[in-house]
Amino acid sequence: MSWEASTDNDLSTRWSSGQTQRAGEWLQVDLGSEQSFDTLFMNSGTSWGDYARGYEVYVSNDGENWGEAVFTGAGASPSLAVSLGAQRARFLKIMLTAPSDSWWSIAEIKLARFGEPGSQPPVQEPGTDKPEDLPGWTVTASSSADEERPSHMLDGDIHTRWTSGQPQAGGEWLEIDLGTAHTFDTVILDPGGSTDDYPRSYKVYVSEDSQSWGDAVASGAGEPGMLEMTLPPQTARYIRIVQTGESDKWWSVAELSVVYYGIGKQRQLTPADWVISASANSDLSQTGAMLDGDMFTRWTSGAEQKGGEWIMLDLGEATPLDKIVMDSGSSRDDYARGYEVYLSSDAENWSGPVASGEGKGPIITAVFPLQTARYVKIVQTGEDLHWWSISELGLFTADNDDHGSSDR
Ligand SMILES: [Ca+2]
Ligand SMILES: [Ca+2]
Repeated sequence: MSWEASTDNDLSTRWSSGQTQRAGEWLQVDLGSEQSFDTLFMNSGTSWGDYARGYEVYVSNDGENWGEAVFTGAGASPSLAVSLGAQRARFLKIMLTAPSDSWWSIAEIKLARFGEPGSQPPVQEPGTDKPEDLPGWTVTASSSADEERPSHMLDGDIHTRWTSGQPQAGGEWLEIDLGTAHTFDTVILDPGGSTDDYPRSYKVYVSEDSQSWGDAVASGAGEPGMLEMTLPPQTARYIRIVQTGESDKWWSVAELSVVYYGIGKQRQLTPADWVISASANSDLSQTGAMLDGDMFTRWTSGAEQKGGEWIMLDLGEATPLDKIVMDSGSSRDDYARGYEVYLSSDAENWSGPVASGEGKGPIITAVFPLQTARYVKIVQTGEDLHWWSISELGLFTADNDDHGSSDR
């Protein structure tokens, strides 16, 4: 299988074993030269069931000496993302270790390098953190009001907050000490119920020693509600967020997270001529509420979540994207209990889910390696007595513009 043919981004062409899966069957890829990578993606495309059931992954520099498997696992979906650890090699071999009644097909295979070699995995998952799990972080601030102290940003409780206790004048700061150096590309400030207490504008700095900070690695304007500040991937121990705007509101944060999504700095796509449809209440006057920029208008399924409900976007043209945010706004309990994201160039042939997971709160963030698609389908896969409602749907793409790092 040649590397070029397998990465043509066309999910309708595929390699197939042409026989039911047997242990010992293998697929080898020659990258042409030594490459650094840490993640393998295999996608069965429209041949849904033809994913590898049990498999091992080997790497080699000469195509002859393979050593021990760098990964052993079992596939459970048509879209497999495999963490290999930091590797540098020219050849890759995938070997089946289990039989199956299905063929083995791969529509697309990709390698990616997300982390710095030897870096840590995500330091903290948003929404899933428990105080006892926090790995020795501390946060300090330029000021606090009474009992609303900085540690409230890390206590896992959305109802406790830190606040600056004074109108925003510019120059207020938060400093996070992660204990040791970590790799991250997103800092999330959740104001909880204090939705107007967001930083009017901000700059983000990182440091190894909390002494030398260099230029800002990101800057931007705040927005009401939760603020995700995305950065080019950083490896550092200290993070400083400086509020640079002015407002008669205080600056308050109920929960703070530092996350490594592996997709770097992001830019939100503007819903120009997008058309959005849905499995229920599909009229554009209803679905359009997901894209109108108003947190107080929403689309809702109008029925208990049963699994199989969907919404579909037509972006009008092929568009690179790597992150989707579903925000249920004030319908806090109406989040999808489970979700899968599918992409297509023609609304007929769909990728296997590029992202899937469980919803755990009113804001669901789905990330995946950058892909180009015109159509996006999100399927609700859970069951719950609540309806499925979305106030705002955001699509994001990699932002390679370097503005924000030039000035301090
Ligand atoms: Ca809190
Ligand atoms: Ca809305």
